[in-house]
Amino acid sequence: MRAARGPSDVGELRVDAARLHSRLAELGEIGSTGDGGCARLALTDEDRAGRDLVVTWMRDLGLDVRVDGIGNVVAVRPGREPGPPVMCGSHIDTVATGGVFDGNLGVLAGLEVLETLERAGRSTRRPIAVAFFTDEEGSRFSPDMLGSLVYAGGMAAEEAYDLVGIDGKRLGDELARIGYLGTTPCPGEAPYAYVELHIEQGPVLEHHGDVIGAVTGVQGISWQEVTFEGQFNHAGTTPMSYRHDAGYAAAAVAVAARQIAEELGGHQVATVGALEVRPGLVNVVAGRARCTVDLRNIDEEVLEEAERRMAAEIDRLAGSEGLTVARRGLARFEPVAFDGRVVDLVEATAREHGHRVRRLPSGAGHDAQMLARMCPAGMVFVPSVGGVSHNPAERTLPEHVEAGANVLLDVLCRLADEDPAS
Ligand code: HGY
Ligand code: MN
Ligand code: MN
Repeated sequence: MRAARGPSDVGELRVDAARLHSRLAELGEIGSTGDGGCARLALTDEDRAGRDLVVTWMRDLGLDVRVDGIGNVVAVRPGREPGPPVMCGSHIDTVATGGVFDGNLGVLAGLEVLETLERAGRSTRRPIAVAFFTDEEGSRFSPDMLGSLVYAGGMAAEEAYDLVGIDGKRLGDELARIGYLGTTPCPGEAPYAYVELHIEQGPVLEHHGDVIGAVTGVQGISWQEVTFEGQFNHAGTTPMSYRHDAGYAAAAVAVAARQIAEELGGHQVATVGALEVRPGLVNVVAGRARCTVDLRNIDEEVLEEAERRMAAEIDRLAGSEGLTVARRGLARFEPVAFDGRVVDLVEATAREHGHRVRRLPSGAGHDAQMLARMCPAGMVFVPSVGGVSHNPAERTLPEHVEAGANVLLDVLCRLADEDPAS
């Protein structure tokens, strides 16, 4: 695939940054947590409201808006020629402590690119589409990147419908309830290429003074839920040697996660994000405890070693404390490398725009890793202030938002206009 400047050279064409910031703020008000962040867990009423707002903007722009069987929304601007679109996008569902940029930036910048082209009367050879995918976060319904996984054919929609959320709700029922059980078939049409603009959510770009990240790939991810069953007992009368304390074991898993990450070093990260003990009372030995374990690494072999060490520690804790243990896999995706020529195009375009650019892997999961199963895919990162994300304080400087959106504009148009692969 060669990146050529076609008849619709965007040249000096630039996005309307004020319009983009205004939409980021307006979407961020939906599910606002009052502290600068927003909470729109997948398929909740807040998610529906966010979806409705973005779909309205898409329809107002005259895009052909389609909703598929897992609630993914794809909006297409026609090209001069028919054929698979160059696709951009991301997600608009958030975590409970979400910021206003995670996912939303990629969707709204993609919409902004199409509005900029439309207002400039600029055509492209191929169609360009902007999409938002269902349940990218995976916080309510795991695995994460669920909608794009189904779009790419990695899971049947019918299987996804039966997933049960952390609140006991069935995914298919929630999708229908919010009115986004669409009719466009899954898997979706393979795009010509896919490029996602996203905040880095980490400290690397800011630390090095870079403005654009040419993302090389996404690290592997392993999520599981661990439930220990012990014996409820009296906190005062039960000698330590008599206890079967599930709460102690779950807390020890959190300590073990940190130790395993420190022992393996490098890119290894480990998180116990959820930890619940029952009955959760000061004077009762916890007879039941549930925790989640999130392990990630860009190296699949090291990630598997981390999984082995965690499994061994869980078994040891259950044995020594006299507990039963149940494990449930929540997500498992191997590391993904993005298409080298898309990475090159992002890097070259950023340089042409005069920005310091760095190649780096993504620590977070993204829809792009699923689209990479069906077409050449890549990502454009912009810096996160303080490297903070999944936090109401999540922030990207306005000039970096604008820089990322303009690089996205140029990359999308070059892909949309390049000569057919020879
Ligand atoms: O967990 C993740 O990497 C992403 O936020 N879904
Ligand atoms: Mn995201
Ligand atoms: Mn996220």
